[in-house]
Amino acid sequence: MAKFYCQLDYEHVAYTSPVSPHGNLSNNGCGPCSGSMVAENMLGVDFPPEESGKFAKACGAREGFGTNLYIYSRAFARHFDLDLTETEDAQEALQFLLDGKGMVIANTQGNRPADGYLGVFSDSGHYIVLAAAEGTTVKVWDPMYRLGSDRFESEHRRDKVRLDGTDAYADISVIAQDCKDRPFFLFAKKKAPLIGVTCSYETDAVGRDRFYLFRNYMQAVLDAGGVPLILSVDTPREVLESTLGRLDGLLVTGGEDLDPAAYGEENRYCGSLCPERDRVEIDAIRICKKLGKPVLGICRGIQSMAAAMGGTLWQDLPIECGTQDKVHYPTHSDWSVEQAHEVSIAPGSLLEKIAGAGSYSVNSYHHQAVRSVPDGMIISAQAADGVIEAIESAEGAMFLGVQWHPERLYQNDPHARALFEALVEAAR
Ligand SMILES: [Mn+2]
Repeated sequence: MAKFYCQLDYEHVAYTSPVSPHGNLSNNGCGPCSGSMVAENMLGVDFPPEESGKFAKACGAREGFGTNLYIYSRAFARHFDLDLTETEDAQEALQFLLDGKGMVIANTQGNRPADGYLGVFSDSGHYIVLAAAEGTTVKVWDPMYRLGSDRFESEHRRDKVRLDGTDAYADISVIAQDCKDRPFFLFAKKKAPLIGVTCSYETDAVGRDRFYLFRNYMQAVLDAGGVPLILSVDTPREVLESTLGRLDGLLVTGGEDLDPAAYGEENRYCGSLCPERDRVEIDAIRICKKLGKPVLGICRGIQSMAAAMGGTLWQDLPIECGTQDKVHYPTHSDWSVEQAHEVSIAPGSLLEKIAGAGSYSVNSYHHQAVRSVPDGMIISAQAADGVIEAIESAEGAMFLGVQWHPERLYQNDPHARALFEALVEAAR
């Protein structure tokens, strides 16, 4: 049962403006009442007309004899995290409702002596809610309608509106005429972006196949407002592109060493490998790059991104380039939160924009690293010993890899949290 508000029930609630010092929600409150109905029915939140009226005044929307919905609706959309579209096209509003995207506040114009039109939902300016549609029939909540009243009884209204309780049904052509040259405010719920998350595959000691992934990768995406979905290592190549096309972004996670075949080298110093994962991950990265979907790579993820785009890796930092093993690959057990070493963020980089300038401490748990940066990508962070700690695409959608583990820091570290928020925001 819909939550319906009749503004006539709110004569006792003041809603004054400079030109209407005696205004109350009963005579001036169609805007706030419409907002209440959208918020409560679409979002399930408590937002009664008293509160909506205060909100309208606070955001500066109380104007003249009513409410400036251009101001109110923008503040309302920000407040409830909604997407707002303004249009004067009734067909666009109808299609929005048919697609189930959300609800609409319409501005009816009422009687127009110039063309002899008699308003159906008002005699003068008035806001109504378009709650849903089927075919060309729109379900309307009119704040001036009191259940059982004769509001739609007059000759020119009677056959244009069908009532069912407080729901009024009218054809879109009636709405279009009533709202001629007036705005429709389309409110859509922002959908949480779907983020594909890569995982590993192994056969355990007794021969059972399983996928695995540290839980905090999933949690970090969820906490940033995304919906993480594990991308199966078995995703067939022929459906990978369409699968990624349905996702909004990709998180390439940490894991075992990449098979050096991926960057055209012999295996010299690698640990355990997972060639099945290499294949799907590298394909997924290339497809996301092609589709312009945002990608965030972590640890092995930055290495997969480098290999996918034509770069190479150090197979073992201490052996091949003499770095301090303990700096990048600490021996103590609590590597996850240890601030192992500093990274210097490249000025002007996307990483700088996302996570902040200068240098700061990160955790570290890797014995490999990016050696040569692919064409079209730049170094966005380095450790003091020169090890590449982050790379990013020089242009296009977010395509950023970091060598450290923000998924184990983000709850207490704003630099780390910003990476997941940037991925989810880019995915929107
Ligand atoms: Mn490191």
